[in-house]
Amino acid sequence: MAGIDYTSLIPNNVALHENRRLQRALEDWQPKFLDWWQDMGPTGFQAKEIYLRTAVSVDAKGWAQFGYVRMPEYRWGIFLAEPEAGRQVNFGDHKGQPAWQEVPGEYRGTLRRLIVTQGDTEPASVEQQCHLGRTSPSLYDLRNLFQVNVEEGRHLWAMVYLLDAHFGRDGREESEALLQRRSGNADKPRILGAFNEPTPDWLSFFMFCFFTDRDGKYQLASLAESGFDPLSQTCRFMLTEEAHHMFVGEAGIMRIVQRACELMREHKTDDLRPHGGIDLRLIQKYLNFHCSVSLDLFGSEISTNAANFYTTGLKGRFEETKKDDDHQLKDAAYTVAGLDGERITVREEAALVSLNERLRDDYVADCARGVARWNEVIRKLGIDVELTLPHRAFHRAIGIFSEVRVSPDGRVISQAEWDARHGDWLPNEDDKAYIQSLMHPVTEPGKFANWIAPPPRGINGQPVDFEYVRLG
Ligand code: BYC
Repeated sequence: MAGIDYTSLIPNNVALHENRRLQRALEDWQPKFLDWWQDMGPTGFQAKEIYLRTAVSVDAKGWAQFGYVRMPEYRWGIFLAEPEAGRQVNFGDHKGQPAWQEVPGEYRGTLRRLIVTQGDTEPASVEQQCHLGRTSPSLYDLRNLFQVNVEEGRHLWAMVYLLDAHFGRDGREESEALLQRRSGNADKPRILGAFNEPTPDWLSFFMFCFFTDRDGKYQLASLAESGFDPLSQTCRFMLTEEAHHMFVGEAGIMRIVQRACELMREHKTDDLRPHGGIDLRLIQKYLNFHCSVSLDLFGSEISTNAANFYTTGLKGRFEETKKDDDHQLKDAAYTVAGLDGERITVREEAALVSLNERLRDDYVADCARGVARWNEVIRKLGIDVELTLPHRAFHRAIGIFSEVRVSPDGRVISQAEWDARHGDWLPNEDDKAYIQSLMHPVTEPGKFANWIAPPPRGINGQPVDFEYVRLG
């Protein structure tokens, strides 16, 4: 099971050749995917050779192989984690029943919607990032961008497999629609808010990988608990790829922070614009933006959808099986942030309808650990500044806090104060123009743009000055 069949048109470890109907559906979709990739994938680099990793098996040891690949020739395919013998539905009303290998008829619509929502984010992120190759700060970063992009493409394949294999004609229609919507397009937007925001520069890209891909980690981990076993197996393998995306984000911001501190020390100022750096205040503004739009991705604090996903066994909690409770939560309570007039409060709510907020809590704690690692770099370089996560009520468009204006430190404020100050908290036009002014490609192996430090080591044991992309 672990080995991947690379001899067939669509690489897979699901014995695709044994299911001719599914094979035909996917072979019909494949050229449409490739057309989409050519139109909406990385602009200007389709013919270049990139040093990429490709999955060769899905077991823990050595699933990746590294080598030069042109992106349209990347072997996208269907990879599921190893099945768990005797797996059960581990939560909700069906707890203790054998995990489903087929979609339970009564949950078909709900499950399809969850899979489509997940699938929609994957091509959306490729679309958001398609212009970044032109301004990469180094070949090393350029390669990482493309690695992320091809893996998001593969994550789309993962969801299309589930739709085509388990949802008949509706599934095939949804698979087509995943290639029709466009990030940021007013007429046919992507489903979730953050995936319609532009990613115009590399600071935004690294923030996106840190904050938005981390939502991916928490959502995929919750779907990996699903009683629908094919979804669980798919998401478990996707999570192994997701880890690299978050590494790209965390390490990228860390290197920008490091460079900011170095320039501050060298020039004895925290205004780095005359020196071509990105100062910590500006990094904080981008952090505030990307954190807040990613917090929206968890949905409303109180959600009957979330309760239904759980009760029906379709979407669990983060690390569901490690939790020590009844895994049904009918009588349980959970503390949820809320609003009492002008005051932000906390109150006890039924645990089932609070599951979005609970997942958001897990996510915020994880984000805070990453921010602490950035602060450690700042501290070690002797600078007395700390980056912080904005309050969860800040700049929200989904949920209870979308009704009020809140400062990053969690004060409910008037519209007038918001209008006067939001440019201090979020990137303003001047900030965006400055960041754009820094975006020039650096394409000599081993060289890095002035605003970012080199990484401590290269990819797969290669040196930092390795030719990660052959621009030839
Ligand atoms: N934008 O009951 P509520 C990733 C809608 S990222 C727009 O609070 P629910 C990746 C909602 O659909 C992970 N609309 O929400 C990262 C609902 O609509 P209806 C992606 C939104 O359903 C980087 C209504 O508002 N995966 O993988 O409990 C690169 C009421 O909502 C938003 C998933 O999200 C929004 N932000 O939860 C590449 C997992 N939020 O029913 C990839 C699958 C809510 O009134 N999705 N709405 O028409 C889910 O689990 C759920 O759909 C959500 C929303 C958690 C997103």
